Formats: sequence, C-alpha cells, structure tokens
Amino acid sequence: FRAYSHSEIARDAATIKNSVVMHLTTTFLRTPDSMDSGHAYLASAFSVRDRLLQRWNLTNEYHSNIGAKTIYYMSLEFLVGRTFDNALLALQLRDEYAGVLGDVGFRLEDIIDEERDAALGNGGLGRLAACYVDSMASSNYPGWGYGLRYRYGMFQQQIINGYQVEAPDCWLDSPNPWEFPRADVTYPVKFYGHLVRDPEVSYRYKWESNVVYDAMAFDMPVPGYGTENVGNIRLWSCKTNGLFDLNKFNAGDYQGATGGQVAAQILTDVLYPNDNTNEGKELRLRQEFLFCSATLQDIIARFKKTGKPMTQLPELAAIQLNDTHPTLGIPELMRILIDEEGLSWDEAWDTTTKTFAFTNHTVLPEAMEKWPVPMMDKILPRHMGIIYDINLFFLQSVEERFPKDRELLRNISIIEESNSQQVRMAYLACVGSHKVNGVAAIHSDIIKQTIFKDFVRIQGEDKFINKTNGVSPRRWVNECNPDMSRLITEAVGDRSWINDLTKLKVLESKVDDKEFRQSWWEAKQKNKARLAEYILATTGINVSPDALFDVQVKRIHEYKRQLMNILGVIYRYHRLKQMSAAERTKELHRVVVFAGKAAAGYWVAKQVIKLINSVAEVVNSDEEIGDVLKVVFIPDYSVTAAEYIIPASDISQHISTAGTEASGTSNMKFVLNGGIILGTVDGANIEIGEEVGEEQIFFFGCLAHEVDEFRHYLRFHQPKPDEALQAAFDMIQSNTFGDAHIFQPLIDAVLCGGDVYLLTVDFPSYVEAHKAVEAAYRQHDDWVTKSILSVSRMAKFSSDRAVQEYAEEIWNIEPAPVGKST
Ligand code: 26Y
Repeated sequence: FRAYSHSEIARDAATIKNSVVMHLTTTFLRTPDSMDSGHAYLASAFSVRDRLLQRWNLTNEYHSNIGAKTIYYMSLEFLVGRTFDNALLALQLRDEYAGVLGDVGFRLEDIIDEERDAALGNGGLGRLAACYVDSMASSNYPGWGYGLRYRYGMFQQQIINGYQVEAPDCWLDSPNPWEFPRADVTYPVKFYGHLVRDPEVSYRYKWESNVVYDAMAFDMPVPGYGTENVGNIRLWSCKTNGLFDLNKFNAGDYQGATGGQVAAQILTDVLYPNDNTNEGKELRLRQEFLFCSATLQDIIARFKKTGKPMTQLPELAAIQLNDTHPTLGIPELMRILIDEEGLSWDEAWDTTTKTFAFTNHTVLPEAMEKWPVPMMDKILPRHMGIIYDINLFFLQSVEERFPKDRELLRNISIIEESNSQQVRMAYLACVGSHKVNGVAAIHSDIIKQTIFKDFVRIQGEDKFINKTNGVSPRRWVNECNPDMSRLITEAVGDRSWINDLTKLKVLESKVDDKEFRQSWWEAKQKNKARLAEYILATTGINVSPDALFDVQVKRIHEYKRQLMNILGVIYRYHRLKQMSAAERTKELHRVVVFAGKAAAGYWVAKQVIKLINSVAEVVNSDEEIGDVLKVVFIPDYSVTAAEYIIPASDISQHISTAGTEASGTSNMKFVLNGGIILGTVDGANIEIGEEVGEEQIFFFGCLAHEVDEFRHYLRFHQPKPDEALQAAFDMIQSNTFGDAHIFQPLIDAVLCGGDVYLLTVDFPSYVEAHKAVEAAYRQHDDWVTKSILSVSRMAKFSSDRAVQEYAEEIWNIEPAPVGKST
C-alpha cells in the first residue's frame, strides 16, 4: 500500500520548455526550427498531458485501493469541446506555458485555437454530461463517464446560399493528445443468434451467436480543478482488426475480406445528429446495445476484483442513465446476473433496481424512444425475453393492487400494444430504476403529471424527484471569460469561487463601487469586441461592439422558436423602414446573433436557417439601416463557438413555448457571464428568475398550464396574427427576402397548421418585452447593476451543486479526495 502524497508538478520554464521540445522532437519528429503552430499545440498538449497522467494514475489507484463507491454516468453523448486550455487552468500552468510559448514567438491564444473540439454530442444533454464529469472530478467524487468514441462527431455546418449543408466532422484526423487507447480493455458484444434454455432453471438461458464484435476502451482525462483528482470518460470503439478475412483475401475477394470490418466499424462511426427526435433506426439500436453491453461488462469486471458477492454491487456502483438512450443497460445487467453469475431472478432484479437511476430530459412526444418488438427480438433475443419478464412481473404486481383495471395495465405496460408492438424505453428505465428525475422544477412536475402519472400512483411520490441542471463554472466562467473572472477573483480575494459559486455573493457589495462597475462594463465591451472579430472572421459581417448584442444560440427546433425571433427582427426592420432618417438616428443599435444546427433530416428547421440568412442578407446591405440593425447567423455552432459568444451577450433569448424546454442550460451560462435573459416562463428560466429577482429578467408569453387550452382552441379556429406579426408575414410574402414561396410553409405552419408552438399567442407580449429590454438597456447604470446583481445570485446553477445533490439523494456516495489521506 502506498502513500498518496501531493504530486509535485514541475512549473519552472526550463523544465516545461524541455518537455515541449522533447515531444516536438521525439513524439513528432520535428525540430524547433520547423515548428508551426499546429506542432506547437501538439507538443505543448503532450507535455501538459504528461503532467496530468501522474495524477490520473494516482486517482484510479487510490479509488480502487480504498474500495470507493463509484458513480458511472452513462451517456450516448459527451459534448466536451476542447481540453488543452481547460487542463492548463486546472493544473494552474496557463501563465507558465504562455511564457514558454511566447519565448519562441507564439501566442497561447493561437495555440489553443489549433485544437479541434471533441463534439461527441448534439446539444444540452451531451454538454450536461461533460459538465457533470467536470464537477465530479473537481468535487472529488469517484466518477466515470461512459460513452461511445464516434469517429465522426457532430457534423460541421456550412452555410451555402443561406442553406445548411452538412460535412463530416473528421476530428480524429490529427493526433488526439487527450485519449488513451486501452487495447487490453476490450469486450465481446453479441448480436442476433438464438437461445438455449437452461435445463434446470426455467428463466436462465444461454445466448449463442456468431455475430460478435469487440468494443475497445479509449480513456479521456477529466482534469479536476483545485484538486489532485482526475476523472475519466471511457469511450468505446468497435475494434476491427480481428475481422479481416485472410482466406477471402487470398482468394482474391478483397471486398469480402474487409466486409466484416466495415460491418463492425459502422457501429461507432457516427453520432446520430438528432436532438429531441427519435428516428427508430436499427443501427442506432445496435449502437446503444454495444455501448450498454461493453459498459456493464466493464463495471462488473471491476466489481468482481473486490471478491464481493454480486448482490453487493449497489454498495460500490451507482449507474445514472442520461435519458433513455442507455436503458438497455438494465436488461443487460439482468442477463449477466442471471445467465452468467447464477443469481435468482429476484436477487438480480433487486440488485439492478438499486444500481440504476434515470434522468428524463424531455416531454416532447417525438423524442420518446420506442423500439419495435420484432426489431429488438431479432437483434437482441435474450434482452427481449428479459423485458417481457420484467413487464410481466411488474404488471402482475400492479394487478394485485389495482385489480381489474385493464386500462391502467394497458397504459403502464412497457410493451405498447400498437401495430407492431413497441418497447417504451422510458417506462423500462423507470421500472428498472430506484429514482427518476427531471432537470428543472417545472419539468419534474410536468413529467409527474404526464408520462409518469400512473407510475407515481403505483410506485410512490418519493421515487420521482427534481435535480435542476447546472453548468461548470470552470469552463463557463473561468475559461471563457478571463476578464470578468479576474474581477471576481479580486472581489472575492482569491480563486475559491471557481469551486464554490456561493462566493459570488460578495459581488453584491461591489454594486455601488464606481471603479468596479466601470471595469465590469469594460470587460463586457472587450468580450463584445472579441465576438465582433469572430463574426467578421466567420461571416464577413462587420458589427459594432457599441450596439446591443441580442443572442439566440441553440439547436434549431420549432419548439425553441427561432422563427418567432426572426419574425420579430423582420417586424423591427419594417418599422425602421417606415421611419424618417432623423427618427432612425434615435433608435438603439442592435446586433441580432443566431447560431445552431438543425438535424440533417429536419426540413422545417433548415428552412428557418434559410430565412434567417435571407433576412440577414437584405438587412445588412440596406444602407438606410446601416448599424441600426445587423443580423448574423454564425455557422457551425460548437462548444468553442459558445465560449466566444456567451460572454459577449447583453440580452439572450430563451423563448420556448411554455412547458416544452425541460431546463435549458445556456440560459444559466449567459447569466453567469453578466448577460440578461429575455425568456418565457419555462424550464430553468423560472428558477433563474427566482434567484436573480424579477428586476433582472424579462419574462413574457403564456404559461405552461395555459398551453393545452390555446392549442385546443387553435385546432378549431383560424389563428389571428396581431398587426405586428401580420406586418412581418406581409414583408416575407412581398418577396422582400427573396422568393416568398420558399418560406410559405413556415407561415402556413402558423396560419394553417394549428400554430402548435403558439406564435400568434405570444408574439404581442414578445414585442412588448423587447421594448422593455430596450428601455432598460438605455438606462446604462441600471443595466450594469442588473448584470452584477444577477451574477452575484447565480450560485444555484453550478453543476457542483447539482452533482452534490445527485450524490446525496440518488447515488449515496461521498467525496474521496486523493492526496488527503496517507
Ligand atoms: C432519441 C434521440 C434521437 C435523442 C437524442 C438526443 C433524443 C433527445 C436528445 C437530446 C435531448 C436534449 O439535449 N435535451 C436537452 O437536455 C438538456 C439537459 O438536461 C436540457 O437542458 C434541455 O432543455 C433539453 O432539451
């Protein structure tokens, strides 16, 4: 047994320089004279990584030696973004590396820019997973993320002729310093095949198949901040080398020889680019199973090293399901426990439900995962059988308590009796877990009243809880907003706020400090200037940092209502065109920024992107308008783009139809960076409003409980746009932004399609809210006060708080800081 002492990291310039040069010359076979910024990045990254490795090894060794209970966060998505800067900050080596690189003529910022994002996720759900592993590492919780190592992450978005065009994200084309291949950690994963019943135990089977793929682990370090702990994200990749058929090759059948490799590789080739729409594709089901099977085998293998009986698994492992995507982990654990470890059904079920917990992230019906029973039966015959049995025992227990309620049984059955039958993954996840949570207070209430209503009645209120989302202060303040962070550090007196956002409270005492207020404003202006440069570089559009920056960045989706935003812009343009030049000079200057990707197959969302770009083209080149109004669509939104955009916003829009956005997390990031929200009474906006106070947030629109009634009314009555909305429609229809036919379907969805997202209902109050924002922004001093007060009250939205709540109320796990014990 060894002592866990504080591992010293050499910080002097000479040692750092040596290690960079060492990597440059030996890892990359370059000489200092021929070093370009790409190799400067790689050599520096490898040198930083060396410094992380020591801590990483110690963390893993320590946790296994003390037999720490570990949390396994299972997610098909990890939207990590870049790692280099994050690691430099965590190790507190940023200035040192800046110095060394400066000596050889490089700016650290440029070197940081060489790194490609790890974009293994779509949007909020994937980024949440990344923030949570960051918080686990920084708060010393033994925790691992598990995911898939997609060869192609989130597609690159190009804008061509105003339309979104998708290009593959070949992020692994250059060496990736932030992953460790673990060829020795490889598991076989079976598909298809048939079952042989155990002669002795009726519910035990042998699953035989010759379709077996190997999943191999790649580990990504997650540097904890202000601690010795380094967390881990273990990503599975399909291994193909064993699948090369030499006999076919020798016989001249070259395609046949590699056919097996192709079939295997495709399983971890691409991230499905859908966010909140379930397509039910067979390949996706196979991806999900590969992921679940490899992960569960790995967790079990680690547990077995303790020599404890399998029924004690829940004492050492907590598994969190990030939405239903990893739900097959439940029947996979049952299969391992029953068929391979010899547990009885009841022991296996008890162990499984105590191990798993499930987070729901959406109420949109189109996002609910359902798999056709025939598809599941073909690909995973054993799991289909286990799901039938889980359902049977569950329904039997319900029938006992609520006899003769056929309708109840039909409603809660894990198998939906449609044509064909479907497995309802949310119900399976719920029945197989000891806790189910939503991601903001309103959302957790809604799921209790809708999809899980009957389950609350049957399984009790206590199982269904709320865990409001949070975001990492490391990435979303300290890393992305250095100037504001410096001010906070000065106000707090040290950097402790980075791991404890309750410290932000002291900012409240600075709100009347003239000098502080001036610096606060300057920091924002500097961030806006930085974004203006980024906008110029990515779009060629010139914007002035003196304008109000009005930002909506997120996935493009009808429920998020980017359409309402652009219609508001059109109405503003219409009004400006009606004014005299003299009147226009009195108007507040505004830059409206959009960014976000549409799922490749989501036609309506793609038309919205086209409309935004068409409006931008006309408005930005209108000389009468000049700087009074600019419209920008920044292409290829990403974690890195967000790090430029979010700190630069004055006002950001979070304007989903009430009751549709489960939480939202960028809303938290904007306010933490001194921006103000214009939003609906939805998701986490509500709780942000509670924390910062109503003076600091601009709410508008109908309330969640009113939505059904409006929708019902609009199904049977022609929606009536108010004058402002009508003016926007008229402008489109008179070909102001090009051929109106292209956009007619968007207008029809409102006027003839029942206006499902209630644009006609909310538009009048939306326009009013914009006026209120404008009036407030003109009161410059009050605006600065709002900004400072908001930040000072945002402690709740740290992912550290969220992870601590999960740890205490769901995972039953405690921090185990490395280096604190000997
Ligand atoms: C079924 C499959 C195609 C699918 C894939 C991805 C379904 C949903 C998703 C992603 C959902 C998602 O990102 N949801 C968002 O989760 C955030 C974190 O909890 C919330 O803040 C946000 O409101 C919610 O839309």
